[in-house]
Amino acid sequence: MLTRIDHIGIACHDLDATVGFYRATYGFEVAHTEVNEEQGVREAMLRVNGTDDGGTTWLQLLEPTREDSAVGKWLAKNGEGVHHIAFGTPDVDADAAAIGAKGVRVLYDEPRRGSMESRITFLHPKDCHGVLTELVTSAGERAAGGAETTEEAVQDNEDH
Ligand code: CMX
Ligand code: CO
Repeated sequence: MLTRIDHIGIACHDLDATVGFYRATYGFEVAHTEVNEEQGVREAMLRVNGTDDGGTTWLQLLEPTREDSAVGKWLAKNGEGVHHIAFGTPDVDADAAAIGAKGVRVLYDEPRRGSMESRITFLHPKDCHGVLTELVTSAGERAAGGAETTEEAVQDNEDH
């Protein structure tokens, strides 16, 4: 089941300025940036603690790439702030199925690709007392064999 807070997702208008705030104020450094077009975000991952074996806790700073994305819509309505919380699990597929069976709406039929080749899904905020909740299995955990692998991950394993 869920083993940690993997990350807090924070919506912002200007990713570079927000990264600058977290660096200058707290000393957090950017470990990774990427654009995820499917999710409609440009994002920066700032490590808070842990290592890449799957035990890491991150801040995920999110700037929308389009207004009609989840983060774009949320920003227009609420302004900047905490957008979601993500719980880490060695097996997102199993946990999503188990939580869905309790009547909580799981937003994707199959988990999708998240930051840093993680595997993610979301629970509807209206079923979680107002909190958009993400479930995530990190690439490190996937490599350890916890979750169902995608074709690319199988390919990666064969390459190494
Ligand atoms: N937290 C809490 N409530 C939220 C919310 C959030 N982040 N986003 C939307 N809501 C609420 C809205 O306030 C609204 O409530 P009311 O009806 O009471 O006003 C309700 O949910 C519906 O919201 P909406 O603005 O009409 O937006 P949609 O229904 O189109 O989308 C959701 C909501 C959760 C389905 C959509 O945001 C989604 O699919 N999210 C998952 C994907 C995502 O967030 N990707 C970005 C992050 C990527 C990553 O972490 O890697
Ligand atoms: Co997230």
